[in-house]
Amino acid sequence: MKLYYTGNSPYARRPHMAVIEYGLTDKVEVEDCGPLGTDDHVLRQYGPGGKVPGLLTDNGVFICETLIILNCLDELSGGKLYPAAGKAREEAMALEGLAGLLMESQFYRARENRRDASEQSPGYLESEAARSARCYDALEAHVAGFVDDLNMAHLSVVACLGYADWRHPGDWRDGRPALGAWYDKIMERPSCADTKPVF
Ligand SMILES: N[C@@H](CCC(=O)N[C@@H](CS)C(=O)NCC(=O)O)C(=O)O
Repeated sequence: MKLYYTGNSPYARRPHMAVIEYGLTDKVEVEDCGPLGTDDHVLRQYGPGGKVPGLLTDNGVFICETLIILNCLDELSGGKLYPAAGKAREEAMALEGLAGLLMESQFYRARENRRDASEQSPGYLESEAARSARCYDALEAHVAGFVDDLNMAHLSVVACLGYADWRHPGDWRDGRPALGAWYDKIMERPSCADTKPVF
């Protein structure tokens, strides 16, 4: 299989981390296909989206969307990405969902921030900043319960916090010491350190 990513994409970082963390490097080749956005970009031959991440299977099927790709990688790994069942699985899914909505909020706020000032909506920026802050608060409240057993949802949280440090500096650390300590520790893992955004 081949995973298409770009260096600083927080979405693509999630399956990229999974490939490293769960020992899939012999089964999934990773290719940095940045920069994106041109009509002749390599991804455009596979579908209408032109977004990363994208997964090209050994059968030549192209799969887009982060959560679908993580699902494929979970299957490929024999179920290593998430706890198999029960409350542990439900909690992992809840955290993966929280990370997903936080990333969406951060990503669209960053896009809005990059628009010309005359086109920006202060109300939109404010409401997404507030949504992200609620997510950071929820993570701070729950981080003590993050089990020692790492799962993919923890890596998705890392991708959110790393993206915030790039696009929304100062967004999350103040007043959230437990989350900061957890992040600094998990960032020692090769899957996290080797995929950190460069800015
Ligand atoms: N819903 C998608 C979002 C992916 C996404 O927005 N990727 C961005 C990079 S972070 C992208 O490829 N943007 C290119 C573009 O907008 O043309 C997912 O979950 O994978």
